[in-house]
Amino acid sequence: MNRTLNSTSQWQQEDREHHLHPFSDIAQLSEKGVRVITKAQGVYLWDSEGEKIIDGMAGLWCVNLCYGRKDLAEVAAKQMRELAYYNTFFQTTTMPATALATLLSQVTPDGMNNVFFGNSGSESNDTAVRLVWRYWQTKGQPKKTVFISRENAYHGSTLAGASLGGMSYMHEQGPLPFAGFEHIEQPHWYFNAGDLSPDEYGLLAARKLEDKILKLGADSVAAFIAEPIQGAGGVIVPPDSYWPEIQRICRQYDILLVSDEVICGFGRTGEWFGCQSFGFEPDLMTMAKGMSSGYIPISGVMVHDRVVEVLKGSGDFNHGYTYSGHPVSAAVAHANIAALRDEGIVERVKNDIGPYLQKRLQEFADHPLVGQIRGRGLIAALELVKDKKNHQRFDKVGEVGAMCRNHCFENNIIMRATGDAMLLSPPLVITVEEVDALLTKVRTCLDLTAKDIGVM
Ligand code: PXG
Repeated sequence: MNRTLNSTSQWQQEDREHHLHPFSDIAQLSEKGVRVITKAQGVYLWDSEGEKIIDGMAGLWCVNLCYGRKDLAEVAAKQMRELAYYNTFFQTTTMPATALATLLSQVTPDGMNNVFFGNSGSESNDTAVRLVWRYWQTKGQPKKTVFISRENAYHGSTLAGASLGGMSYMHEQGPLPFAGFEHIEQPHWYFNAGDLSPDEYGLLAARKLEDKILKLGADSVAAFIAEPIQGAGGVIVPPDSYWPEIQRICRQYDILLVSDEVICGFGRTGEWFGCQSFGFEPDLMTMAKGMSSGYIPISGVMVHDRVVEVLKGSGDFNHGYTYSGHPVSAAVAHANIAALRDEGIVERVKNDIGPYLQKRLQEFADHPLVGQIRGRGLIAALELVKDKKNHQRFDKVGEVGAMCRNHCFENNIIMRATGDAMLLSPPLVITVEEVDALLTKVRTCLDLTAKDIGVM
Protein backbone atom coordinates (compact mmCIF):
# COMPACT_ATOMS: atom_id res chain seq x y z
CA MET A 1 0.00 0.00 0.00
CA ASN A 2 1.53 3.30 -1.07
CA ARG A 3 0.58 5.58 1.78
CA THR A 4 2.14 8.70 0.32
CA LEU A 5 0.20 8.60 -2.92
CA ASN A 6 -2.80 10.38 -1.49
CA SER A 7 -3.14 13.26 0.92
CA THR A 8 -5.30 12.86 4.03
CA SER A 9 -8.13 14.74 2.37
CA GLN A 10 -8.02 12.42 -0.63
CA TRP A 11 -8.25 9.36 1.63
CA GLN A 12 -11.11 10.99 3.48
CA GLN A 13 -12.90 11.67 0.22
CA GLU A 14 -12.51 8.07 -0.98
CA ASP A 15 -13.65 6.80 2.38
CA ARG A 16 -16.67 9.10 2.36
CA GLU A 17 -17.69 7.79 -1.05
CA HIS A 18 -17.20 4.08 -0.50
CA HIS A 19 -16.90 3.00 3.12
CA LEU A 20 -19.70 2.44 5.63
CA HIS A 21 -18.27 2.38 9.18
CA PRO A 22 -19.41 0.36 12.22
CA PHE A 23 -21.36 2.19 14.93
CA SER A 24 -21.09 5.53 13.06
CA ASP A 25 -23.47 8.18 11.79
CA ILE A 26 -22.86 8.18 8.02
CA ALA A 27 -23.71 11.84 7.47
CA GLN A 28 -21.83 13.10 10.51
CA LEU A 29 -18.70 11.15 9.70
CA SER A 30 -18.85 12.23 6.10
CA GLU A 31 -18.91 15.85 7.12
CA LYS A 32 -16.13 15.52 9.66
CA GLY A 33 -13.85 13.18 7.70
CA VAL A 34 -12.22 10.07 9.14
CA ARG A 35 -8.87 9.89 10.86
CA VAL A 36 -6.47 7.73 8.84
CA ILE A 37 -4.17 5.56 10.96
CA THR A 38 -1.03 4.60 9.11
CA LYS A 39 1.29 2.74 11.47
CA ALA A 40 1.77 1.62 15.06
CA GLN A 41 4.53 0.56 17.41
CA GLY A 42 4.38 -0.43 21.08
CA VAL A 43 1.52 1.60 22.58
CA TYR A 44 1.60 4.36 19.96
CA LEU A 45 -0.28 4.97 16.72
CA TRP A 46 0.55 7.44 13.96
CA ASP A 47 -1.97 9.08 11.63
CA SER A 48 -1.66 10.31 8.07
CA GLU A 49 -0.81 13.79 9.32
CA GLY A 50 2.19 12.39 11.20
CA GLU A 51 0.55 12.82 14.63
CA LYS A 52 1.73 10.39 17.33
CA ILE A 53 -1.19 9.12 19.41
CA ILE A 54 -1.02 7.14 22.67
CA ASP A 55 -3.50 4.27 22.51
CA GLY A 56 -5.22 3.98 25.86
CA MET A 57 -7.63 1.40 24.46
CA ALA A 58 -5.32 -1.19 22.83
CA GLY A 59 -7.23 -0.74 19.58
CA LEU A 60 -10.69 -1.98 20.51
CA TRP A 61 -9.60 -3.65 23.77
CA CYS A 62 -7.65 -6.19 21.74
CA VAL A 63 -3.98 -5.36 21.21
CA ASN A 64 -2.99 -7.04 24.45
CA LEU A 65 0.65 -7.68 23.63
CA CYS A 66 1.44 -4.42 21.77
CA TYR A 67 1.73 -3.14 18.21
CA GLY A 68 4.59 -3.88 15.86
CA ARG A 69 5.75 -7.38 16.89
CA LYS A 70 7.74 -8.52 13.86
CA ASP A 71 7.88 -12.10 15.14
CA LEU A 72 4.09 -12.38 14.77
CA ALA A 73 4.27 -10.96 11.24
CA GLU A 74 6.92 -13.52 10.37
CA VAL A 75 4.86 -16.40 11.76
CA ALA A 76 1.96 -15.29 9.54
CA ALA A 77 4.13 -14.98 6.43
CA LYS A 78 5.74 -18.38 6.99
CA GLN A 79 2.40 -20.08 7.54
CA MET A 80 0.91 -18.40 4.45
CA ARG A 81 3.77 -19.70 2.34
CA GLU A 82 3.50 -23.22 3.76
CA LEU A 83 -0.27 -23.71 4.02
CA ALA A 84 -2.35 -20.57 3.54
CA TYR A 85 -5.64 -22.33 4.11
CA TYR A 86 -7.25 -25.57 4.88
CA ASN A 87 -10.37 -26.22 6.90
CA THR A 88 -11.16 -28.22 10.00
CA PHE A 89 -14.44 -29.74 8.76
CA PHE A 90 -14.86 -33.32 7.57
CA GLN A 91 -12.40 -35.14 9.80
CA THR A 92 -9.45 -32.89 9.00
CA THR A 93 -7.19 -30.54 10.89
CA THR A 94 -4.07 -28.47 10.33
CA MET A 95 -1.07 -28.46 12.66
CA PRO A 96 -1.51 -24.82 13.78
CA ALA A 97 -5.17 -25.40 14.68
CA THR A 98 -4.41 -28.45 16.80
CA ALA A 99 -1.33 -26.86 18.38
CA LEU A 100 -3.37 -23.81 19.35
CA ALA A 101 -6.12 -25.98 20.86
CA THR A 102 -3.48 -27.73 22.98
CA LEU A 103 -1.90 -24.46 24.11
CA LEU A 104 -5.32 -23.04 25.02
CA SER A 105 -6.04 -26.07 27.17
CA GLN A 106 -2.84 -25.24 29.06
CA VAL A 107 -3.44 -21.53 29.70
CA THR A 108 -7.17 -21.75 30.48
CA PRO A 109 -8.56 -22.89 33.86
CA ASP A 110 -8.47 -26.55 34.90
CA GLY A 111 -11.15 -28.65 33.26
CA MET A 112 -11.24 -26.47 30.14
CA ASN A 113 -9.64 -28.74 27.57
CA ASN A 114 -11.54 -28.27 24.33
CA VAL A 115 -12.06 -25.32 22.01
CA PHE A 116 -14.39 -24.55 19.10
CA PHE A 117 -12.83 -21.94 16.80
CA GLY A 118 -14.43 -18.92 15.11
CA ASN A 119 -13.29 -15.57 13.76
CA SER A 120 -14.80 -12.94 16.04
CA GLY A 121 -16.19 -12.49 19.51
CA SER A 122 -19.68 -12.31 18.05
CA GLU A 123 -19.24 -15.65 16.35
CA SER A 124 -17.92 -17.21 19.53
CA ASN A 125 -21.03 -16.11 21.37
CA ASP A 126 -23.28 -17.46 18.61
CA THR A 127 -21.37 -20.73 18.87
CA ALA A 128 -21.81 -20.77 22.65
CA VAL A 129 -25.57 -20.39 22.23
CA ARG A 130 -25.71 -23.31 19.80
CA LEU A 131 -23.43 -25.48 21.96
CA VAL A 132 -25.56 -24.81 25.04
CA TRP A 133 -28.80 -25.62 23.19
CA ARG A 134 -27.24 -28.84 21.89
CA TYR A 135 -26.07 -29.72 25.41
CA TRP A 136 -29.58 -29.50 26.87
CA GLN A 137 -31.12 -31.37 23.92
CA THR A 138 -28.63 -34.17 24.42
CA LYS A 139 -29.40 -34.29 28.12
CA GLY A 140 -33.06 -34.78 27.27
CA GLN A 141 -34.10 -31.29 28.42
CA PRO A 142 -34.81 -29.54 25.10
CA LYS A 143 -37.07 -26.96 26.74
CA LYS A 144 -34.09 -25.35 28.43
CA THR A 145 -33.39 -22.71 25.75
CA VAL A 146 -33.55 -19.25 27.36
CA PHE A 147 -30.40 -17.20 27.80
CA ILE A 148 -30.18 -14.63 30.56
CA SER A 149 -27.66 -11.81 30.27
CA ARG A 150 -27.39 -8.25 31.56
CA GLU A 151 -28.48 -4.77 30.65
CA ASN A 152 -25.81 -2.78 28.85
CA ALA A 153 -23.82 -5.92 28.10
CA TYR A 154 -22.04 -6.11 24.77
CA HIS A 155 -21.78 -9.60 23.32
CA GLY A 156 -21.40 -8.74 19.64
CA SER A 157 -23.22 -7.57 16.55
CA THR A 158 -24.51 -10.80 15.02
CA LEU A 159 -28.20 -11.41 15.69
CA ALA A 160 -27.55 -13.73 18.62
CA GLY A 161 -24.75 -11.46 19.88
CA ALA A 162 -27.02 -8.43 19.75
CA SER A 163 -29.84 -10.38 21.42
CA LEU A 164 -27.54 -11.54 24.21
CA GLY A 165 -26.30 -7.96 24.50
CA GLY A 166 -28.21 -5.49 26.59
CA MET A 167 -27.61 -2.36 24.53
CA SER A 168 -31.03 -0.80 24.05
CA TYR A 169 -29.74 1.41 21.22
CA MET A 170 -28.91 -1.76 19.29
CA HIS A 171 -32.23 -3.48 20.07
CA GLU A 172 -34.14 -0.42 18.88
CA GLN A 173 -32.80 -0.81 15.34
CA GLY A 174 -34.55 -4.11 14.66
CA PRO A 175 -36.92 -6.62 16.23
CA LEU A 176 -34.38 -7.41 18.93
CA PRO A 177 -33.70 -9.07 21.23
CA PHE A 178 -35.05 -12.28 19.76
CA ALA A 179 -37.48 -14.22 21.94
CA GLY A 180 -35.69 -16.26 24.56
CA PHE A 181 -33.05 -13.67 25.42
CA GLU A 182 -33.71 -12.05 28.79
CA HIS A 183 -31.78 -9.39 30.68
CA ILE A 184 -31.14 -8.46 34.31
CA GLU A 185 -29.56 -5.42 35.98
CA GLN A 186 -25.83 -4.77 35.58
CA PRO A 187 -24.03 -4.76 38.96
CA HIS A 188 -23.29 -1.04 38.98
CA TRP A 189 -22.76 -0.34 42.67
CA TYR A 190 -21.98 3.36 42.26
CA PHE A 191 -25.33 4.28 40.73
CA ASN A 192 -27.65 1.46 41.79
CA ALA A 193 -26.80 0.61 45.40
CA GLY A 194 -28.30 3.46 47.42
CA ASP A 195 -26.95 3.03 50.96
CA LEU A 196 -25.86 -0.59 50.53
CA SER A 197 -22.20 -1.56 50.93
CA PRO A 198 -20.53 -3.05 47.84
CA ASP A 199 -20.85 -6.58 49.21
CA GLU A 200 -24.50 -6.15 50.20
CA TYR A 201 -25.30 -4.74 46.79
CA GLY A 202 -23.28 -7.48 45.02
CA LEU A 203 -25.55 -10.12 46.58
CA LEU A 204 -28.66 -8.14 45.72
CA ALA A 205 -27.58 -7.72 42.10
CA ALA A 206 -26.73 -11.42 41.79
CA ARG A 207 -30.13 -12.37 43.21
CA LYS A 208 -31.76 -10.57 40.28
CA LEU A 209 -30.65 -13.67 38.38
CA GLU A 210 -32.42 -15.91 40.86
CA ASP A 211 -35.58 -13.79 40.59
CA LYS A 212 -35.47 -14.05 36.79
CA ILE A 213 -34.94 -17.82 36.85
CA LEU A 214 -37.84 -18.28 39.25
CA LYS A 215 -40.05 -16.07 37.07
CA LEU A 216 -39.21 -17.95 33.87
CA GLY A 217 -38.99 -21.40 35.47
CA ALA A 218 -35.62 -23.13 35.79
CA ASP A 219 -36.78 -25.79 33.34
CA SER A 220 -36.79 -23.20 30.55
CA VAL A 221 -33.46 -21.49 31.30
CA ALA A 222 -30.36 -22.76 29.48
CA ALA A 223 -27.59 -20.43 30.60
CA PHE A 224 -26.46 -17.16 32.08
CA ILE A 225 -23.80 -15.24 30.16
CA ALA A 226 -21.81 -12.25 31.37
CA GLU A 227 -18.40 -10.63 31.25
CA PRO A 228 -16.38 -10.84 34.49
CA ILE A 229 -15.97 -7.05 34.17
CA GLN A 230 -18.45 -5.48 31.76
CA GLY A 231 -16.24 -3.67 29.24
CA ALA A 232 -18.07 -1.66 26.58
CA GLY A 233 -20.94 -1.24 29.07
CA GLY A 234 -18.66 1.05 31.08
CA VAL A 235 -16.01 -1.11 32.81
CA ILE A 236 -18.45 -2.21 35.48
CA VAL A 237 -16.40 -4.01 38.14
CA PRO A 238 -18.77 -6.06 40.29
CA PRO A 239 -18.42 -6.20 44.07
CA ASP A 240 -16.47 -9.27 45.30
CA SER A 241 -19.67 -10.89 46.56
CA TYR A 242 -21.30 -10.89 43.10
CA TRP A 243 -19.68 -13.70 41.14
CA PRO A 244 -19.63 -16.39 43.86
CA GLU A 245 -23.36 -15.79 44.35
CA ILE A 246 -24.01 -15.94 40.59
CA GLN A 247 -22.18 -19.26 40.48
CA ARG A 248 -24.17 -20.60 43.43
CA ILE A 249 -27.43 -19.69 41.72
CA CYS A 250 -26.41 -21.25 38.40
CA ARG A 251 -25.42 -24.50 40.11
CA GLN A 252 -28.53 -24.59 42.31
CA TYR A 253 -30.93 -24.20 39.38
CA ASP A 254 -28.89 -26.28 36.91
CA ILE A 255 -28.14 -23.36 34.58
CA LEU A 256 -24.92 -23.28 32.55
CA LEU A 257 -22.58 -20.37 33.25
CA VAL A 258 -20.88 -18.74 30.27
CA SER A 259 -18.08 -16.24 30.86
CA ASP A 260 -17.62 -13.83 27.97
CA GLU A 261 -13.86 -13.34 28.16
CA VAL A 262 -13.59 -11.43 24.88
CA ILE A 263 -12.22 -8.36 26.71
CA CYS A 264 -11.16 -9.80 30.07
CA GLY A 265 -9.27 -12.79 28.65
CA PHE A 266 -5.54 -13.12 28.03
CA GLY A 267 -4.24 -11.09 30.92
CA ARG A 268 -6.33 -7.93 30.91
CA THR A 269 -7.41 -8.24 34.57
CA GLY A 270 -4.08 -9.58 35.85
CA GLU A 271 -5.01 -13.26 35.59
CA TRP A 272 -5.15 -15.20 32.34
CA PHE A 273 -8.96 -15.00 32.43
CA GLY A 274 -11.34 -12.67 34.20
CA CYS A 275 -13.19 -15.55 35.87
CA GLN A 276 -9.96 -16.32 37.75
CA SER A 277 -9.82 -12.73 39.03
CA PHE A 278 -13.34 -13.08 40.45
CA GLY A 279 -13.17 -16.70 41.65
CA PHE A 280 -15.74 -18.51 39.52
CA GLU A 281 -15.61 -21.54 37.26
CA PRO A 282 -17.64 -21.18 34.08
CA ASP A 283 -18.90 -24.07 31.97
CA LEU A 284 -18.00 -22.26 28.76
CA MET A 285 -15.78 -19.26 28.02
CA THR A 286 -15.91 -17.18 24.86
CA MET A 287 -12.66 -15.56 23.75
CA ALA A 288 -11.40 -13.35 20.89
CA LYS A 289 -9.52 -10.01 20.83
CA GLY A 290 -6.44 -10.68 23.03
CA MET A 291 -6.29 -14.25 21.72
CA SER A 292 -4.28 -12.88 18.78
CA SER A 293 -3.71 -9.38 20.20
CA GLY A 294 -5.74 -8.18 17.22
CA TYR A 295 -3.03 -9.19 14.72
CA ILE A 296 -5.49 -11.42 12.89
CA PRO A 297 -9.16 -12.36 13.37
CA ILE A 298 -9.70 -15.45 15.50
CA SER A 299 -11.98 -16.49 18.35
CA GLY A 300 -12.91 -19.55 20.31
CA VAL A 301 -15.29 -21.09 22.80
CA MET A 302 -13.55 -23.02 25.54
CA VAL A 303 -15.76 -25.85 26.78
CA HIS A 304 -15.43 -27.52 30.18
CA ASP A 305 -14.97 -31.29 30.32
CA ARG A 306 -18.34 -31.71 32.06
CA VAL A 307 -20.06 -30.19 28.99
CA VAL A 308 -17.86 -32.00 26.47
CA GLU A 309 -18.74 -35.34 28.10
CA VAL A 310 -22.42 -34.69 27.31
CA LEU A 311 -21.74 -33.38 23.80
CA LYS A 312 -19.88 -36.59 23.02
CA GLY A 313 -23.23 -38.31 23.01
CA SER A 314 -24.87 -35.80 20.65
CA GLY A 315 -23.82 -36.97 17.15
CA ASP A 316 -22.92 -34.33 14.56
CA PHE A 317 -22.85 -30.74 15.79
CA ASN A 318 -24.14 -28.92 12.71
CA HIS A 319 -22.29 -25.66 13.10
CA GLY A 320 -19.01 -24.15 11.92
CA TYR A 321 -17.31 -21.45 9.90
CA THR A 322 -15.19 -21.74 6.74
CA TYR A 323 -12.35 -20.24 8.73
CA SER A 324 -12.80 -22.12 12.04
CA GLY A 325 -9.22 -22.83 13.08
CA HIS A 326 -7.74 -21.01 10.05
CA PRO A 327 -4.08 -22.08 9.97
CA VAL A 328 -2.62 -18.57 9.61
CA SER A 329 -4.81 -17.15 12.39
CA ALA A 330 -4.07 -20.16 14.59
CA ALA A 331 -0.31 -19.85 14.06
CA VAL A 332 -0.37 -16.14 14.93
CA ALA A 333 -2.59 -16.68 17.98
CA HIS A 334 -0.24 -19.42 19.15
CA ALA A 335 2.78 -17.10 18.86
CA ASN A 336 0.88 -14.33 20.66
CA ILE A 337 -0.21 -16.54 23.57
CA ALA A 338 3.26 -18.07 23.86
CA ALA A 339 4.71 -14.53 24.06
CA LEU A 340 2.20 -13.52 26.77
CA ARG A 341 3.26 -16.64 28.71
CA ASP A 342 7.01 -16.71 28.08
CA GLU A 343 7.57 -13.00 28.62
CA GLY A 344 5.70 -13.02 31.94
CA ILE A 345 3.31 -10.35 30.69
CA VAL A 346 0.23 -11.53 32.60
CA GLU A 347 2.17 -11.69 35.88
CA ARG A 348 3.46 -8.19 35.22
CA VAL A 349 -0.11 -6.92 34.85
CA LYS A 350 -1.03 -8.57 38.14
CA ASN A 351 1.96 -7.59 40.25
CA ASP A 352 3.47 -4.53 38.72
CA ILE A 353 2.00 -2.36 35.98
CA GLY A 354 -1.68 -3.08 36.77
CA PRO A 355 -1.39 -2.00 40.41
CA TYR A 356 0.71 0.99 39.28
CA LEU A 357 -2.00 2.19 36.88
CA GLN A 358 -4.76 1.64 39.46
CA LYS A 359 -2.79 3.44 42.16
CA ARG A 360 -2.00 6.43 39.97
CA LEU A 361 -5.65 6.66 38.85
CA GLN A 362 -6.58 7.31 42.48
CA GLU A 363 -4.92 10.72 42.05
CA PHE A 364 -8.05 11.74 40.13
CA ALA A 365 -10.24 11.21 43.18
CA ASP A 366 -10.26 14.93 43.99
CA HIS A 367 -10.90 16.04 40.41
CA PRO A 368 -14.19 17.95 40.31
CA LEU A 369 -15.62 15.71 37.56
CA VAL A 370 -14.56 12.28 38.81
CA GLY A 371 -17.17 10.45 40.90
CA GLN A 372 -15.84 6.90 40.87
CA ILE A 373 -12.57 5.28 39.85
CA ARG A 374 -12.85 1.58 39.14
CA GLY A 375 -10.73 -1.08 37.52
CA ARG A 376 -8.59 -4.19 37.84
CA GLY A 377 -5.25 -4.95 36.18
CA LEU A 378 -5.07 -2.85 33.02
CA ILE A 379 -8.75 -2.03 32.59
CA ALA A 380 -10.23 1.03 34.25
CA ALA A 381 -12.91 3.70 34.20
CA LEU A 382 -13.29 7.22 35.50
CA GLU A 383 -16.99 7.97 36.02
CA LEU A 384 -17.69 11.66 35.39
CA VAL A 385 -20.63 12.97 37.39
CA LYS A 386 -22.56 16.14 38.09
CA ASP A 387 -22.68 15.63 41.85
CA LYS A 388 -19.93 13.57 43.46
CA LYS A 389 -21.50 13.54 46.90
CA ASN A 390 -24.85 12.19 45.77
CA HIS A 391 -23.58 10.02 42.92
CA GLN A 392 -25.71 12.00 40.52
CA ARG A 393 -25.35 11.75 36.74
CA PHE A 394 -25.32 14.71 34.39
CA ASP A 395 -28.76 15.71 33.11
CA LYS A 396 -28.01 14.59 29.57
CA VAL A 397 -26.04 11.37 29.97
CA GLY A 398 -23.21 11.05 27.46
CA GLU A 399 -22.77 14.72 26.67
CA VAL A 400 -19.87 15.38 29.00
CA GLY A 401 -18.28 12.03 28.12
CA ALA A 402 -18.42 13.01 24.44
CA MET A 403 -16.83 16.39 25.23
CA CYS A 404 -14.02 14.67 27.07
CA ARG A 405 -13.57 12.17 24.24
CA ASN A 406 -13.31 15.05 21.76
CA HIS A 407 -10.54 16.58 23.87
CA CYS A 408 -8.80 13.19 23.85
CA PHE A 409 -9.01 13.19 20.07
CA GLU A 410 -7.46 16.67 19.88
CA ASN A 411 -4.76 15.76 22.39
CA ASN A 412 -3.60 12.57 20.70
CA ILE A 413 -4.80 10.12 23.30
CA ILE A 414 -7.36 7.38 22.69
CA MET A 415 -9.91 6.80 25.43
CA ARG A 416 -13.38 5.37 24.97
CA ALA A 417 -16.46 7.07 26.45
CA THR A 418 -19.47 5.00 27.57
CA GLY A 419 -22.10 7.43 28.74
CA ASP A 420 -20.00 9.70 30.95
CA ALA A 421 -17.47 7.03 31.94
CA MET A 422 -14.03 7.46 30.41
CA LEU A 423 -12.43 4.08 29.81
CA LEU A 424 -8.88 2.81 29.63
CA SER A 425 -7.54 -0.54 28.48
CA PRO A 426 -3.99 -0.06 27.20
CA PRO A 427 -1.66 -2.69 25.71
CA LEU A 428 -0.32 -4.97 28.47
CA VAL A 429 3.35 -4.15 27.85
CA ILE A 430 2.82 -0.47 28.64
CA THR A 431 5.74 0.88 30.71
CA VAL A 432 5.66 3.04 33.84
CA GLU A 433 6.79 6.05 31.78
CA GLU A 434 4.06 5.40 29.25
CA VAL A 435 1.41 5.13 31.99
CA ASP A 436 2.69 8.47 33.30
CA ALA A 437 2.46 10.00 29.80
CA LEU A 438 -1.02 8.55 29.36
CA LEU A 439 -2.27 9.94 32.67
CA THR A 440 -0.79 13.39 32.01
CA LYS A 441 -2.94 13.54 28.89
CA VAL A 442 -5.96 12.16 30.78
CA ARG A 443 -5.62 15.02 33.25
CA THR A 444 -5.33 17.59 30.47
CA CYS A 445 -8.52 16.29 28.86
CA LEU A 446 -10.44 16.13 32.14
CA ASP A 447 -9.37 19.68 33.00
CA LEU A 448 -10.41 20.98 29.58
CA THR A 449 -13.79 19.26 29.99
CA ALA A 450 -14.23 20.69 33.49
CA LYS A 451 -13.48 24.17 32.11
CA ASP A 452 -15.97 23.67 29.27
CA ILE A 453 -18.79 23.07 31.72
CA GLY A 454 -17.59 25.67 34.21
CA VAL A 455 -16.64 23.51 37.19
CA MET A 456 -12.98 24.50 37.08
N1 PXG B 1 -18.06 -9.85 23.67
C1 PXG B 1 -17.51 -8.78 24.26
C2 PXG B 1 -17.42 -8.74 25.74
C3 PXG B 1 -17.01 -7.74 23.49
O1 PXG B 1 -16.46 -6.67 24.09
C4 PXG B 1 -17.70 -8.95 21.52
C5 PXG B 1 -18.16 -9.94 22.34
C6 PXG B 1 -17.83 -9.11 20.05
O2 PXG B 1 -16.60 -9.31 19.46
P1 PXG B 1 -16.39 -8.99 17.91
O3 PXG B 1 -15.02 -9.55 17.64
O4 PXG B 1 -17.44 -9.72 17.16
O5 PXG B 1 -16.50 -7.51 17.72
C7 PXG B 1 -17.10 -7.82 22.09
C8 PXG B 1 -16.61 -6.72 21.21
C9 PXG B 1 -16.58 -0.65 22.03
C10 PXG B 1 -16.53 -1.91 21.26
O6 PXG B 1 -16.99 0.36 21.43
C11 PXG B 1 -16.43 -3.12 21.91
C12 PXG B 1 -16.40 -4.30 21.16
C13 PXG B 1 -16.46 -4.25 19.79
C14 PXG B 1 -16.56 -3.03 19.15
C15 PXG B 1 -16.60 -1.86 19.87
O7 PXG B 1 -16.23 -0.62 23.20
N2 PXG B 1 -16.36 -5.49 21.84
